[in-house]
Amino acid sequence: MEKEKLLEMFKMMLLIRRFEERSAQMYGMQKIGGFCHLYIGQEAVGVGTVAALRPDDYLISAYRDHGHILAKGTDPNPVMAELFGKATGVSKGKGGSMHMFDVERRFMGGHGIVAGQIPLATGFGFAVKYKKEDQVVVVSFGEGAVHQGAFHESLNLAKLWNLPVIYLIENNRYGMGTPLERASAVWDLSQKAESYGMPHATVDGMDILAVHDVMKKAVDRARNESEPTLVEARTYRFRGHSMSDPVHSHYRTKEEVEEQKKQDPILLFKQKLFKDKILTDEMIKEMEQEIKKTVMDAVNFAESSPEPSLETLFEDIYA
Ligand SMILES: Cc1ncc(C[n+]2csc(CCOP(=O)(O)OP(=O)(O)O)c2C)c(N)n1
Repeated sequence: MEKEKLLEMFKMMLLIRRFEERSAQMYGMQKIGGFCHLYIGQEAVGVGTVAALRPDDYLISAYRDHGHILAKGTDPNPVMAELFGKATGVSKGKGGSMHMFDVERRFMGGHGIVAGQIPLATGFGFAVKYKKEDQVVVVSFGEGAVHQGAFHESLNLAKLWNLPVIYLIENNRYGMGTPLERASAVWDLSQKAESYGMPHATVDGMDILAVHDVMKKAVDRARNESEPTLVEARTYRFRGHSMSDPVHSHYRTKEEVEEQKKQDPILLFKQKLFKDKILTDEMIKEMEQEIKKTVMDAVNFAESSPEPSLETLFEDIYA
C-alpha cells in the first residue's frame, strides 16, 4: 500500500479517537444527551474496512456508529452537531448518536435495534444486483447480533441469491455486560457461515492492515463474483457499553481492560509505521494539532447551531 494511504488511515483512526474523547467530555457537560456508544478501541475495524471500499460502496452499521460515518468521509461538523441534537446535524438533529446517516457518502445508518441493519444490508445487496450495478455492501454489527433470527435469514438469502454483501461481525467480546462465552454455544463465530455455504474469515481486529487485507479479498469476491462473505473481526472496546456504563463495570476487571490496552490498534499501527520509517514523532505532533482544531471546530459548530425548529417536528417521520 502507498505511504500516503497508510498515513491517511492512521490519521483517520486518530481523528475518530480524539472526536470521541471530546464527545465523552461534551456528554459529561450535558451538551450531548440520550444514548451514546463509543467506538474507542475498535477503530482499526471501521477504518481498515472503509480503506478497502470504493466511495460509492455502501456501509451500514449499528448504534456504535461515529467511527463508521467519519471513516466514510463525512465532515465532523455535522456529525458533532447530530450528537448535540442540532438542526445542522447529519440527521437534522433528530437522530442523535445512534442514528447517523449520510446518503451521499453511502453511509446508510446508524441503527438502534440489534441486528436491524442486517436485513437492510441484504436488501441493498439485492438492489445492487437487481440494477446490475457493481457496488459492494458492508454491514457491521456486534457479536450480540449473531443470535438474532434476522442474521440467519439474511445469510441464507444472501448466499441463495449470491448478493454482494459482506457481513462484518465486530466481536468486542461483550454484548452490554454479557461476555460471548455466556451467550454463544460456538465461540468461533465465522463458522456460522458454513450453515449457509458462505465463504468466511476471522481477523485480528486490532491490526488495521490485517483487517484491510481480509476485507479487500471479501470486497473483490463480492464485486467480481457477486458472492457474500462473513468476516469476524476480533476486537475490544476500551470504554463502557454506552456512556451510562462505567469503564470498569462488574462484568470485567480493570486488569483485563488494561491488558487489552496494550493491543490498542492506534498504538500498534503507530509502532508499525515508525518501524517502516513512514511516520515520525514530529508528524504525529502536527497531526494531533490539526485534529484537535478539527474537533474543536466541530464542537463550536455544534454549539452555535440552532435547535431543530418546532415546525419540523412532524417532518421526516413515518406514521
Ligand atoms: C432487538 C434489541 N434487543 C435488545 C436491545 C438492547 N441492546 C442494546 S445494545 C445491546 C447489546 C448488543 O451487543 P453487540 O451486538 O455485541 O454490540 P456492541 O454493543 O458490543 O457493539 C442490547 C442487548 C436492542 N437495542 N435491540
